[in-house]
Parts: sequence; C-alpha cells; structure tokens
Amino acid sequence: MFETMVEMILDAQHPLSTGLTADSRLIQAYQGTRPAVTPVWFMRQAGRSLPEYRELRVGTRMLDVCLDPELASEISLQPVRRHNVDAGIFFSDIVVPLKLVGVDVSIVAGKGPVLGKAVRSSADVDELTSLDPALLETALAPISAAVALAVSQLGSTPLIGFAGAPFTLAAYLVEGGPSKDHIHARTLMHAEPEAWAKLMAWTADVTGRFLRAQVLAGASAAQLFDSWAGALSLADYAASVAPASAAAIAHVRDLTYSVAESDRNVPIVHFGVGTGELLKEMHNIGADVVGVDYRVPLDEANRRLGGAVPVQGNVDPALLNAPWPVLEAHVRDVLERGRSAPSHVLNLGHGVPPDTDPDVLTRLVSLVHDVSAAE
Ligand code: 1CP
Repeated sequence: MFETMVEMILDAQHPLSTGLTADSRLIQAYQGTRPAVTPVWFMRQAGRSLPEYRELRVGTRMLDVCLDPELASEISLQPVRRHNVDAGIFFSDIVVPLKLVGVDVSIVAGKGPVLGKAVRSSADVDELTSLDPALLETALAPISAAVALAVSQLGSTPLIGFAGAPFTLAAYLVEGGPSKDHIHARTLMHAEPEAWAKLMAWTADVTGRFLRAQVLAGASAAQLFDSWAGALSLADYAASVAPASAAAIAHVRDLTYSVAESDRNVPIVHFGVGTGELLKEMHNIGADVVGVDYRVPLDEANRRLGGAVPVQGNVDPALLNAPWPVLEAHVRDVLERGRSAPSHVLNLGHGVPPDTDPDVLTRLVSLVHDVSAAE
C-alpha cells in the first residue's frame, strides 16, 4: 500500500525542511540512528502536573483552551521551558477533531471525554458518519494556528503532533465516556461488523486529518495513541482495528522532506497501553517507532519487534513518586535495556500522573542526558 503512495514534500519553511529540527536528537532517534545523548520527553508533560498550567486553566473549559491558539501554544511550551526535554508535545486532546466535525462531546474535569449520546447501534453509526470529515479542511484552522505559533517559538526543539487511533476514539464514542473494559465497543465489533467497519473508517478519516493538519503546520513527528487497544485480542486487533489505524496513518505517511539530498518520511510513533501482545502488529500498520508501556522491558519489546525498530519508553509512572534512588536505579535499567534496540527515546510507560512533583521530572531529564552521554 505504501509503495504506491504519491509523496508530498513539506513546505520549504517547515522546520524539517529548513533543517532546524531534522538533526535534533529526537528526530535522529526516530529515524533509527542512535544520537550521542538519548532524547527524552514525557507523555502528558503539558498539563496537570505543572502549577503554571493549573494557574492558566482557572475558569476555563478544556476544549475551549484547546481551540484558543495562544493558550494551546503557551501550554505546549511550558514543559519545554521548565524541564529541558528534547521535544514538545502539542497541547490538545484526542477528541478535539470529533468536536470540530460536530460531535456533541465535552471533557469533564477529573473524568475525561463524555459524549452527549453513545453510539450503540447501526442507526447511531449512520447518524454519526453523516457528519462530513471534509468539514475539517476549514474547521481545523485554530489547531493549525496553535501549532504554527508553538513551532515559531520552539526553534530547534521539535514539536510532536498526535491523534487518537480509531479504536481508542471508537471506545469513547460507543461507551459514551471513559470505561474500563470497553465492552460495548467490543460487542458492536462482533454484533454489527458492517457498522463497526463504517465507524472505524469514518473515525480514521477524522483523526487522520487532525494529525495531518499538525504536521503541515510545523510538527516534526506524529504519534498515534491507541491507549485502549490493550483490551483487544490479537485476532480482533488484526482483523477489526489495524486496517483503520493504517488508514489514519496514511494521512501523514506520504509527507517527506530532504536531508543531504535524500528523501525522508516524517517519523510516526505508535503507542498503546497493555499492548505487549500486539507490538508487532502495531508496528506493521506503517509506524516507524513503537512506544512501549511499563509492562514489557525494552529488551524484550525489541526482541518481539525483530530487533530493527526504534523504541520509545518505558519508565513506570508509579516510580516518579518513589524515593529518588529507587527511581534512578529504574531509569538506569530502562536506559540499559533500551541499548538493545537500534535507537531509544526515553519516555514514561504512560502519562505523567497529575500529582507528580515537576522537579522530579526535571531531575530525570538531566539524569537521562548525563548517563547516556557518559556511555
Ligand atoms: O481538566 C483538565 O486539565 C483535563 C485533563 C486533560 C488534559 C491535560 C485531558 C482530558 N486531556 C488533556 C491533554 C492531552 N490529552 C494531551 C496533551 C498533553 C500532553 O501529552 O502533554 C494528550 C496527548 C492527550 C491525549 C489523550 N486524551 C489520550 C491518549 C493518551 C493517554 O493518556 O492514554 C486519551 C486516552 C485521552 C482522553 C482523555 N482526555 C482527558 C482525560 C482525563 C482522558 C482519559 C480519560 C480516560 O481514562 O478514559
């Protein structure tokens, strides 16, 4: 599928095209070359653990903030200024493109995304998919503006764009909100396979457009979050989910830039939680890098992936609140195991817990840089 795709070269002003971010540690590692110092960033580094974020959020609604280019850009920059991380991640949410295409969704504090109406039947799927994803061509303007603003201030630090994978978004759409086992979504998959396929194809289009808009506006890499794919068997994942994830990624897979007269693809990372059994399939959808949660050690993840795939991860977020010597020993172990892969970007095995002391994150960044530079 990918061989026949027509390439599209990024704009000459894009930070990968100008060379501003193309040689950064993050992009080198994502392209499979091990840089002298291991790059590090944290999922959910922007947001609740930072006092400057909580201050800025007083009296605002999450989705309003996501659609305000000044605020979304400022919040994206906060952790980069504070922690000396090797990348920014764009501040937004996986449900933003659903909101922009016309879905009744809000983000409830302390809970997460909540839908006005759960999508439970084939008639519900027909109603949802009558919303035209092409509306996003113009509706995504505030997202493009926020990315451009953040990128203009980040200089040589790359910004990572992201989107939710179709299954994780479908899990919210079908359940109507956060859920532990995503049982209604998994029932629909088997009870109404045609409606399921239609729902997944529509969701892939919507989320793929969100991701593409961020890369075109200046993001130097893209991460697809399939946070809840760990609820699936390998067989269900391969048959009923992976094709839609590949379709979502196809929205950015054609984007290229040139370095020293050779064409490179914008790197794509794919991450899931509890997906140790799915790692190989998750790579096969067309990802360059696989994000690993804290359950599978990186040397074992590298073995499962066949030894040629850059990995990202996988410090256990629970240890951020443990005594420093315990955390330090764990981080050194993660770095050591990461050396088995072609390249490694250090991250957490899932997002930063809201009660994390931000100074611990800053100290962890220095540790990763110092330990990896000394090797
Ligand atoms: O009131 C608040 O402060 C809202 C909390 C919050 C924040 C800060 C939510 C609600 N989303 C976000 C931002 C966000 N969401 C980011 C950017 C920040 C960063 O990473 O630095 C990103 C990448 C996301 C992505 C996201 N949203 C995912 C995938 C990543 C993951 O953590 O697994 C998922 C599953 C969501 C849904 C969501 N949005 C918000 C919450 C609390 C949740 C999870 C709810 C649940 O448990 O189902």
